[in-house]
Amino acid sequence: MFESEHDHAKYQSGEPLKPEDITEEGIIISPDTHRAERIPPGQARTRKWPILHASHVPTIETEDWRLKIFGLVEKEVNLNWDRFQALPRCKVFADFHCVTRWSRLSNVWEGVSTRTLLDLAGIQPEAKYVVCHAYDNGWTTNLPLVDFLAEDALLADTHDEMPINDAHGGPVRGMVPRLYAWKSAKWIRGIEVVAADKPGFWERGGYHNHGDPWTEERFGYSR
Ligand SMILES: Nc1nc2c(c(=O)[nH]1)N[C@H]1C(S)=C(S)[C@@H](COP(=O)(O)O)O[C@H]1N2
Ligand SMILES: [Mo]
Repeated sequence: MFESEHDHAKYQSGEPLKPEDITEEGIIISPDTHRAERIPPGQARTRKWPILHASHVPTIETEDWRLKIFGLVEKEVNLNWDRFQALPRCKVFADFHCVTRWSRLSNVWEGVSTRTLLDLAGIQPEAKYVVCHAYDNGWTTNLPLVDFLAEDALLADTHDEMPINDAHGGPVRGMVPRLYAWKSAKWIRGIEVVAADKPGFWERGGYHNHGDPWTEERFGYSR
């Protein structure tokens, strides 16, 4: 079942911030925010923040949250909340595009970059893809390692200066701004590094395997 509601606390009243409005030092500006037209074809801006997921909202207390980085790694990494919080932090300014045609512009995400996380584990040479595993009934999404390791990709625990709530995938969610939103796993619990691609929940359900919003990779199995 697809649930759809809105997070009213996150309503954007004005024009979206532009990358040149962001003055904070060290913040990573997602390259797509520099485009003259920031809304991909077939999308429309929403000022709200819709809440979308395939099944229920799991409630995960920070003390119960775990992240496992496994598969084709040099050494498996298991993190709890305290170890995750002790890692170097990053902040990203990015737009967010859902295949159901809404785009939420100018989000500020904070957390740990995917590069930092995979550096902890080390990647074996045959590794080509990543499968993100989530707490909601074994939900997964797959993506190429190069997309997962984009400079603006992270595991976020904060959105616009507030902790990510249960509905939006807290305590920690994936965020890969340059692909459609279903590639950003809410309630993330595992990062599996693999050589052969493994289509995830929506990819098996008919969504595109890659999901580039700029070329409208919405549906189908084509790679
Ligand atoms: N674990 C998990 N992550 C998920 C989903 C899901 O069902 N389960 N849905 C995806 C889809 S289709 C979208 S549009 C975004 C929505 O994120 P939001 O609810 O914070 O807007 O989460 C993505 N990540
Ligand atoms: Mo979505």
